[in-house]
Order: sequence, then structure tokens, then C-alpha cells
Amino acid sequence: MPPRPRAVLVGVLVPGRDPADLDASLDELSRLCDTLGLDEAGRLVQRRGGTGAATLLGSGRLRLLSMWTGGSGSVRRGPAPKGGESEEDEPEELILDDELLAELPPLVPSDAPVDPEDDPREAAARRARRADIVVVDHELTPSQLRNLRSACGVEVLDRNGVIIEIFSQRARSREARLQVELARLAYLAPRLRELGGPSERQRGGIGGKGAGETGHELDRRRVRDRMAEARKELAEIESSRHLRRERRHDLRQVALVGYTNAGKSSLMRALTGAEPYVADQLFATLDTTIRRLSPEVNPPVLITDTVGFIKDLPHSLVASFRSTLDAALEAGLLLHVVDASDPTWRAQEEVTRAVLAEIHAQDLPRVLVFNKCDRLPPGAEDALRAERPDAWFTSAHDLARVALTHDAIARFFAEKDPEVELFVPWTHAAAMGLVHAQALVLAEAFEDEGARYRLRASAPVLARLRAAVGEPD
Ligand SMILES: Nc1nc2c(ncn2[C@@H]2O[C@H](COP(=O)(O)OP(=O)(O)OP(=O)(O)O)[C@@H](O)[C@H]2O)c(=O)[nH]1
Ligand SMILES: [Mg+2]
Repeated sequence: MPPRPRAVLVGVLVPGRDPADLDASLDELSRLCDTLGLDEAGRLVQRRGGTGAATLLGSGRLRLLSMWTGGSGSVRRGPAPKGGESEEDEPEELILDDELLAELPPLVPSDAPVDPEDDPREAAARRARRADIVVVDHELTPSQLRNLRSACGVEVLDRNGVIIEIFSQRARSREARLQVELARLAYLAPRLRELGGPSERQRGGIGGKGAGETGHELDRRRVRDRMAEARKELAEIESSRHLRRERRHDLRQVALVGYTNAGKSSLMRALTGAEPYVADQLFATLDTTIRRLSPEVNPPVLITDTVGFIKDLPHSLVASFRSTLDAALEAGLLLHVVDASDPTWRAQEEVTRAVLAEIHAQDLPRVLVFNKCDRLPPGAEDALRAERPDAWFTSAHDLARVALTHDAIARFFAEKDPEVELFVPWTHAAAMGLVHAQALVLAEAFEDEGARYRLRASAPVLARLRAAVGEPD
């Protein structure tokens, strides 16, 4: 296997932001890079007044960055940029990366490159450290993107770009691919002009598996046309899906939603016996799968696995994934899965909540499900239970807990059924098994002639039970 490209991660600490928060964000970006097939070469963090400067970073930091990538360190001036941004308007201060500084070659002016022959060992070390790509943990404007590329001499991706690349590499179904293509075109359209020039390696995406043509060969009109075409195709797929759904109308549906890597697919597998793709990777799942809850209950309950959410999910992706998430909108119950063992679960819960609001799913019945409880240190689960008394606690890796979750789901739907009384004569004792298997038994009393039940059951189940005890409908 060829070595994986190496990425240097760049973050800016703006006033009021907690350094630990930026750190966590860069950790997540590093995992996103890993999903995309990039290794982290190092991080560069700078404290700045904002993220609006023409090159994002100050000139000194930019030169430092370009040493990692072999670029010139300065922006090649093309046509004068509009808006007259100044690169030097922020005092700069380097933080958090002392280690990086210690590792880097001495800072030299970009017009006086270090002669690698000076010290072969250092030159070799420097080559080993070189980064092939710059990944920025912020949304870059098209001109910032161009300026950074010009200074670094390598491809530059921002957070949204990384996420969209992952989606376009991994989406499998026709529908998901179309949705990703739409998001990708929406992302690229304003950047087409800026992406021209010598550094054309991004075309087709890293690994060359992009979901569509990109780059300067596509003019705006063709992009627009292609987007219209993709939207039309999607609308067709959606309408055929609606037809299929009509038939499913009376089925009970549960959607597993939540932050990426929370364990949704693992729970899906445990609850249904299906084999969805599970991986310790961000965005392992990009397509929706639907399976029956197993062991089966009556009427059957369907479980839907969905794409995970992430903070700062690009807007175009939220929009284009709305139809994938439609499944969630139709569910009678949303199980909001969080990774109980992740210290940042509260922030992740909030992100999921916000995305659900954005797709207008905030009013659906929802239960918070703490997954991965097997990984909690002693006492932590009790603390969580005290904090969130309404939540469910489970572990996809623990059969007994999965069984409890299965029963809780069945009970959730059964509790919506009407409460009725049913008398089962001893002459029809076989129906008792059916009662317990298919209805929610609230009370059971044995009398001389038979057993009297108070139970909840859906209309079709009740009809079957009445037939089994010889009652007329
Ligand atoms: N210890 C433990 N690990 C779990 C549990 N559930 C899931 N995992 C692991 O967590 C990782 C992510 O699991 P997935 O089921 O792929 O997570 P997901 O929510 O579907 O993730 P995306 O598809 O990326 O949104 C995998 O390595 C799982 O093996 C659990 O209950 N306990
Ligand atoms: Mg998944």
C-alpha cells in the first residue's frame, strides 16, 4: 500500500473560545482525516482576533506552515482581491504548539530557503515531517482557500470540505450519491474560480472517488444544470419511496439517531440481527437501513439506522440529507443514541438536538439512550441515571442489556394500544401463550372458568386473540 498522505491540521483560537474546546475539535478533525485516508502530520494553532484575515493565519505562522508543505509561504498576488482585507491586522501569538516549534526547522525568510545539504540528517527529518495537505478546522472563504493554497503550495481543505469528501467517497446508494453530489456542487460552485491554477490535484477528490466531476472544467452553468438534473433524479427516487412507504404505513418505526460513532449501527445489529457496517470511524454509515426488531413483536416494529451527525455539519449536507433523514421524520419513536463513555457527550447531544430541530423532527417522541455503558467506570452510570432519569441505558455489546432495550421499545408501542379486558376460558388455554407473546399484559387473574386479562393490544392482535378464544369480532 502506498503511504497515506499526511495532513497538517490548522486551528485558530478566537477570543472567548476555550482552548480545550479547540483541542477536542482538532481531535475530531484528526479522526475525520483518518476516515478520509489521511494521517495527521501535526497541528498548528494560533490565537487570533478572528478567522476573517485573508490567509486566516498571520504571515509568520503562514511561513511556518509552508515549511511543512514546501510552499513559498507568501501569497502569489493574482488580480487584486476585493474587499481589501489586511493580513497583518491581528497581533499574532502562537500557542499550544511548543512541541511543534521544537520539531520544526529554524524559521527562515521564505526567500532564503534552507539548503538541505547543510545537514543531511536534519534534511531527512524534515522530509519525513512534510505534510501533503493542509486541513483547516474552520470554514474558509473561497479567497482564503486560494490564498492558503498559494502560500502552502499544496491542497487545502476546510472542515466542510473534509466532510463532503468523506461523504462523496463513501456514499453507496444511488440516492446518497446524488445527495452528496448536490452538496459537493453547492460547496464547489462559489470556489470554482478560486480553485483554478497550478494546484489541480483536488479534482475528483482524494483517492479519486469523488461523487462527481469537479474543478474548473465545469463552468457555473454546467454546475447549475447538473444540480438541477440531480435534484430531479432525487425527486423521482423520493416519490417512488413514498409509494413504498404507503404500504408500510401501519408499521411501527423507530429511528436510531445521534452523533457519529455513538454506536447506532451496533445497536441496530444487536436489536435486529442485521449486519450493518460497524466501524470505529466517523461516518461509518451514510445510507439508511431498515430492519425488523428481532425477536419479532406483533405488529412488527421497524428499526431504522441513520447517518450520524457532527458539529458544524455543512449546511448543504443537512439540506441534501433531509430525505435520507426522512425516515427519522416518519418514526413513531426516535432513539437518540449517545456514547456514554465519551466525555463530550453533552456537546454531542446538543448537536443532534439542533440538527433534529433543523429537519423539523424536534417534536417527535424521543428517548435519550446512553450506549456503551459497558465502558463506564464504576459509579458513572448511577451518576448519569441521576442526571437523566428518563433516559435508557444500554450497551450494544451486552446481550442482557440489549434484551432490555428490545423490551422497552416493544413496551413503548404497546402502551399506545387501547386497554381492554379479555377472558380466556380453560377450554381455550392455548390462547394464553398468544396473549403473553403478542399483547402487553397489565393484569392476570385466574378464575374458575378461565383467566381474566387486562391488556393492551393493537386492533389486529386483539382480533386474533378474540378469534383464538372463540369470541365473535
Ligand atoms: N464498548 C462498546 N463499544 C461499542 C458499543 N457500541 C458501539 N461500539 C463501538 O463503537 C464504534 C462505532 O460504532 P458504530 O455502530 O459504527 O457507530 P455509529 O453510531 O453507527 O457511527 P456512524 O455510522 O459513524 O454514525 C465501533 O467500534 C463499535 O464497535 C458498545 O455498546 N460498547
Ligand atoms: Mg453507523
